[in-house]
Amino acid sequence: MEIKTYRAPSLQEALAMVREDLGPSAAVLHTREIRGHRLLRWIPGVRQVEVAASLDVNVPSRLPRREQAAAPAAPAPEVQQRQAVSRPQSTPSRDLGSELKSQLDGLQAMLADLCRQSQVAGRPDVPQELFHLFTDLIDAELPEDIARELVQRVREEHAVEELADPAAAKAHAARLIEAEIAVAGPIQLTPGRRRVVALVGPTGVGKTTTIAKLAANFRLRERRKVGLITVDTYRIAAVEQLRTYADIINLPMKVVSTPREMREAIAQMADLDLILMDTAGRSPRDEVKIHELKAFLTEAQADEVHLVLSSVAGGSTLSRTAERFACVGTTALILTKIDEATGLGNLLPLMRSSGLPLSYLTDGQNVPDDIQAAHPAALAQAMLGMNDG
Ligand SMILES: Nc1nc2c(ncn2[C@@H]2O[C@H](COP(=O)(O)OP(=O)(O)OP(=O)(O)O)[C@@H](O)[C@H]2O)c(=O)[nH]1
Ligand SMILES: [Mg+2]
Repeated sequence: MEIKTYRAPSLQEALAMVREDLGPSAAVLHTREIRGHRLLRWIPGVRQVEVAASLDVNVPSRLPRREQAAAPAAPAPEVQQRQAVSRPQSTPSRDLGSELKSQLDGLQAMLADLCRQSQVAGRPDVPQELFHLFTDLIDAELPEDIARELVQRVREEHAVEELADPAAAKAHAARLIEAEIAVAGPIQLTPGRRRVVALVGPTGVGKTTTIAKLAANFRLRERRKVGLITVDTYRIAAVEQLRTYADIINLPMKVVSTPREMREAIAQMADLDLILMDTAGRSPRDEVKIHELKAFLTEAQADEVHLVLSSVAGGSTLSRTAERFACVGTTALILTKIDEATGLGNLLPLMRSSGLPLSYLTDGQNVPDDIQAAHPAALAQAMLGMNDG
């Protein structure tokens, strides 16, 4: 069996090398991250991902014994290293035979390691027939562990003859993802019952713009009585930004700077259908400000608290941020800047860890058009790039 290893700064790039060299039907035997010295890890290029792949997945069920492999007559498995690895020059005094033997031993150990890590001989991590799917999931920026899990589930749940059809396998993966996406549905207004909806989140994610989109749609398209409250008193520009939208859409707006003012503002807007509340962006690390925010929301007796997150952020940042904001009583998630994201796979771990249902997605700066209620099938397909063609 010929095993080749490829190294690149990211898994995407390493898989692209596999695709280019072995074609689309390679099997991924094993992937691992190679980290440099811990003091050097922050230097770009020091961290690398290694992928071992093969076109022939008939891994022998038992490894040849070391001494057999070391004997000149036994054909050693060819392990090619794409990236040049510099080796120390052998000294003339060193015996050539023992040098060769130690190199063969090294190669043998590497092969044993690869096979062990692919868990079961003959059963690669990512089978040939699903290599396409695995690379698509990685290209979509799904974390590697989730991509592997989905590939395994597709493999187990799919009829063998259908696995060969890349489109069918991808559609199956999209259905698995879709089943994991919980949605809250758009904000529901009941006649005679005012609803208070607050938007919270980190700085610059698009809270104020999203409030403007929601306000314009409810006011101009659905003809509802809408009011705005902002607790962003830290920056004059932020208040002015919301006031500009309030003036254009012709909405009442209140600026509050204490919980008491919040109570008064809510009371003055008692006859409206919907109060949309804008808040200052908070760093997820600033616990004091997040607790201050909680005091305002408690005073407002918000019916819904939508956490606004930018889909451009990395998966682990998104999950950690959702965790930090949970204490203010978040009830739903709004994902913004879908138009700017290079891949949407980072959203799946967020949805798994936060447990929050999605309410809206926004995909541009245009008020009021670039917003839509979240739809699981459409999002799952967008994640896998199935709407691009
Ligand atoms: N591409 C894109 N840009 C967006 C989207 N939503 C908002 N923006 C832009 O993101 C920038 C920040 O938007 P804001 O609405 O001011 O963000 P914010 O969360 O209120 O910011 P702070 O109040 O400073 O915390 C603006 O330039 C918006 O036009 C979106 O869906 N796509
Ligand atoms: Mg704002």
